[in-house]
Amino acid sequence: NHHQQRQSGSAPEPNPLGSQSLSTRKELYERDFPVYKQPVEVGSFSLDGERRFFNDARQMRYYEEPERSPNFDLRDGYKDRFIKRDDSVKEKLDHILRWIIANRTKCSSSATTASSRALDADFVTWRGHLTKLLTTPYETREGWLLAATMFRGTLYISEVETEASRRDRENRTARHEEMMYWGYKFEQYTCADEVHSLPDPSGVVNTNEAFCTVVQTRLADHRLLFSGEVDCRDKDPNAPAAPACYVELKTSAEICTPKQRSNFHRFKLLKWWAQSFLPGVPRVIAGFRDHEGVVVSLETFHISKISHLIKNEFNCWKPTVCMNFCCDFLSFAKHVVTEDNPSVVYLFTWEPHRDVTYSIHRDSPYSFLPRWYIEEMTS
Ligand code: 0WD
Ligand code: CA
Repeated sequence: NHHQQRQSGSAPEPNPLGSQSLSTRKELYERDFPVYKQPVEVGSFSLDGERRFFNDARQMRYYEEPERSPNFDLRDGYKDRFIKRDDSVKEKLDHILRWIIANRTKCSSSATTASSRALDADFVTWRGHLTKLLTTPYETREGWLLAATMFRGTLYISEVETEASRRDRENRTARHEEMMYWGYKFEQYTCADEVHSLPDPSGVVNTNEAFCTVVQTRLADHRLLFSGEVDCRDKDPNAPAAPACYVELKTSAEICTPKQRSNFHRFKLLKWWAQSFLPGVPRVIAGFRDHEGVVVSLETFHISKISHLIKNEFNCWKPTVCMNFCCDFLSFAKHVVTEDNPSVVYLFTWEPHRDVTYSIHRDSPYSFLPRWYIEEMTS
């Protein structure tokens, strides 16, 4: 179990302070596993079918184990029972910021309002942005842009869509568009709205709806506050407290050959592990589907067992490399971001096979902390 209190290694810093860039070479991050405190859920929120924010768990769903071997048709309801979120709308950190305002007492530092630090966290971000950091040393295809702003002592990190990812989004094939629906349809087959009700596959799939957990944890000396979308929870009332009762649902192509198994271990399990390890979600339930979008089998992956599962894979990814790189990126960001000013953005840029670099932008379109948040937190 990697959620432990262990001392970090004493290997030399791969990127001495003062450096203008950060290497992503995996060899540099093969040190002892850093301290990663067990994440604690400090709250949750919901987004409804129209993407409206609610400071409660109304969108929480309950996992229902299928009675027999599944035969879920993931194409059912596409497109006549599908309401798709508009993914050209960039919400940045807005929902998290709304949650912070609604729960200020839960996240204020003990040193009252006189302190220049408004929050009890060094970093505020989405879990998905941290997942991208964790997988960076192994990523060979997609780069990223992360905007960072320091406001009252806390670093806010929000993703900026890259040109390449915008092009991909605008040029998706019809097949790809449909396959993006399959994951949500799988959730509908396996999740119930109420603890004593059953899933209703005859309903509409609306991807505006979301239930998000907000967790607090610490990676080495970085205190983190982040939110992530959670698919559902164990319906057993005796299940452990959140986030340990949460279940992540995934779909994946059926594995038929050793090559497919190896790719699944090397690439997909890395993403699944990183995403769920961060908020302390203990298991992923995968629906394996054929090319026609029919789920033919289910398999549970325990996050704490994934690193053992992959050990037989040649040249495979290592959790310690992921966590040490993330940790060093956060140190690098703390070192670079010096001006406490919501209208200044430090834009961190990474492309595969390159180092992480940054540029500074004052009063630019990259600024992402909304005026309503700044005003609320200054008063
Ligand atoms: O505006 C943006 N650039 C982003 C907004 C980028 C990433 C996330 N978000 C927001 C949205 O408000 C969303 O509700 O984040 C929420 C999800 O955050 P997360 O948990 O940090 O994201 P991630 O771990 O990447 O994805 C979790 C799930 C995905 O499930 P799968 O099983 O496919 O990993 O959230 C969904 C998706 O179902 N999802 C999104 N939902 C709305 N907007 C987005 C997105 N941009 N990305 C993934
Ligand atoms: Ca999912």
